[in-house]
Amino acid sequence: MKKHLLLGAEAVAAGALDAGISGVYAYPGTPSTEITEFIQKSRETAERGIHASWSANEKTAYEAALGMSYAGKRALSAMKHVGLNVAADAFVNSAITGVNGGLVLAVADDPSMHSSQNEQDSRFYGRFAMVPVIEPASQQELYDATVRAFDLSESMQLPVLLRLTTRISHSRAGVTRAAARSENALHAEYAPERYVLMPHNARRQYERLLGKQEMLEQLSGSSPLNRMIPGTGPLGVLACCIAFNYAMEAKKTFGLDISILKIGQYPLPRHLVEDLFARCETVLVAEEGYPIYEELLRGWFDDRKITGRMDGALPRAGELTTSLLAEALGVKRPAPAAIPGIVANRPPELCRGCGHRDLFEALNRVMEGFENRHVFSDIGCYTLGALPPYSAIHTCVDMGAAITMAKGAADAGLRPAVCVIGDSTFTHSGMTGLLDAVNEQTPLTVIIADNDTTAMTGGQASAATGSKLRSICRGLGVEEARISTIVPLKQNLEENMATLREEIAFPGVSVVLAVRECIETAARKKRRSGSKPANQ
Ligand SMILES: Cc1ncc(C[n+]2csc(CCOP(=O)(O)OP(=O)(O)O)c2C)c(N)n1
Repeated sequence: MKKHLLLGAEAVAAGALDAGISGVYAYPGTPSTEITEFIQKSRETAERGIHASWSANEKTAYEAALGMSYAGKRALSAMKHVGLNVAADAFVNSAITGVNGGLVLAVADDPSMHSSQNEQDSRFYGRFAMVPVIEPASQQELYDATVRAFDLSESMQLPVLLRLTTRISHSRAGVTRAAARSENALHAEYAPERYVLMPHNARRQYERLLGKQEMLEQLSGSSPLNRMIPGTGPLGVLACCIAFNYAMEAKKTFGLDISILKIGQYPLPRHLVEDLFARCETVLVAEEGYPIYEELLRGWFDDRKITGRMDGALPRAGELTTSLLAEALGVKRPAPAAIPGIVANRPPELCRGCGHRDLFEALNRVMEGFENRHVFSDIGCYTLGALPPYSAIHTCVDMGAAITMAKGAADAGLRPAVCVIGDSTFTHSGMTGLLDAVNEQTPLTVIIADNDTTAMTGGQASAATGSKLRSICRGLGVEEARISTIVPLKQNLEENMATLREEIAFPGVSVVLAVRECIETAARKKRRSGSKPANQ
C-alpha cells in the first residue's frame, strides 16, 4: 500500500476523511490549523461535498459538528487548546446529550507555548466531560486511532476527544491509509429526552453518562493505544502520548532496562497501571502538559513510588524531551552544546509593509496627547504592536477581550478607553462586547484592524471583513456617523490621526475600521495569478 508523508495533524484529517466524515467544523489555531486545511484541499472533499469552511469561532464550530452528528452523519471538529475554552459549554453538555453520528473533537495543545498564551492540558476537559480521550504517539497511530475514534463515538454514543501536542501535530512520518468508508446516511435522531437538557432529562442523561464509565475503562484496557513494554529493572515509566517515544529512545540509546507502560487512551486502565507498579519499585510519570495522571496516581498508589513533574524529577512546565526523561531515569546528561555566536536572537516583528505598522504609527502619535495611554488589544498579528518600536498596545489576554476590557476600564473611569482588535477576532468574540458597550453608551473607541484575513494563523478566510464589518457594527447599534474608515498607509498618516483623534474624543461608542489587505495574502494572490506583487 502507498505511504503518504503526513504531519500528525494531516494524519488526523486523513483518518477522518477515511472514516467517512460529512463535515469538518473548525476555527484556526496553531498547532491545529493543518487538520482542516488538509481536508479543505483534499480531492475527496470536493468529490463528496464534505463541509470544510471555517466557522466564526470554536463554539459555533463544535455546535455545528454536534448538529451534523444529530442528523446521523459523522463530523470532525478541530481547534487549538484555548479554543476548547470557547467551545467548553457545548462540549461538556454534548457528553450529557450524547451523540448520534460519530463526533470527534481534535484539540491540539501547545506545551512550551510556542504560539499560545498558555499551555493548558485538554485532557482535563476530557476527564471533566467524562468522555473517552485518545492521544496517539505516532502519525500512523493518529491515522488509525482517528478512524477507530468514530466507531467508538458511535458505539458509546459519546463525543471522543483526540488530543495532540505541538511536536506530534507538526512532525511528519509515513502513513498508510486504508480504503475510505462511505458516509452515513441522513438519519436525524428524534430524541428530545436526550437532547432537551431540561433538569429531568439532564439528570437521567447524566446517570447514563456515569453508567458508561466502567465500560470506557474496559475499552481503554483493551485499546491498542495502551500497552506494556516490559523490562526487568526496578524502574518503570508511565509514558503518555509523545513521552512514549522519548522513553523508548532513552531506553534504546542508554541501554536502560525499564518497563514502559504506553498510555494513549483514557480513562486510565487501572489493571495495566497496577501491573506496572507491581513490576517496578519506582515509576516515572511522563506526560506532556499538566501532571494530571501523576496527581491521580499519587492517590492510588504509595506516593513514594512515584516521581515526575510534581517532585521536580521532570520540569513542571514545558515540553518533554528524550534527554529530560533520560536524566529523570538517572542518566547523566552531557552539558548542552554552546549556541554558536553567529546565532542571534531574532524577536518576532510585524512584516515590512504591513498595514498594522501604519495604524500603530498613527495611534501612537494620537495617544501621545493623553495622560492615560492605555490601549487594550487582542490576539493576532497586531499583538506584535506590543513590542518595540511601537509598544502601542498594553493588553492581550484572550480572543475578544480587547473590547470588553476597554469597556470595564471605561466603566472604572479610564479616559480615553481605546482598543484594537483584528477582523477575525472581532467576529470570533468581539461582537458581543461591542453590543454591551452600545447598550450602555460606554465612551469607547474600537479600532478594527481589518486586513481581510486571519493572518496570524496563515491567512484563512475571516468570517466578516470590509463592508460586512460596517454592517455588523451598525446592526449592533453603533451610530452610522460614528463608524469611520481609514486606510493605514504612510501617505495617509495626518488624515488617519485626525480621524482617530475625532473618534476618541466622542463621548460614546465609536468604531474606526482600519482597512488594508495583509501584504502576505495580497502577495499570495498575485503569485497565484502570475504577476509580481506591487507592494514587495
Ligand atoms: C480561542 C482562540 N482561538 C484561536 C486562536 C489562534 N489565533 C490567534 S490570533 C487569531 C486570529 C487573528 O486574526 P485577526 O484577528 O484577523 O488578526 P490578524 O492576525 O489578521 O492581524 C487566531 C485564530 C487563539 N489564540 N485563541
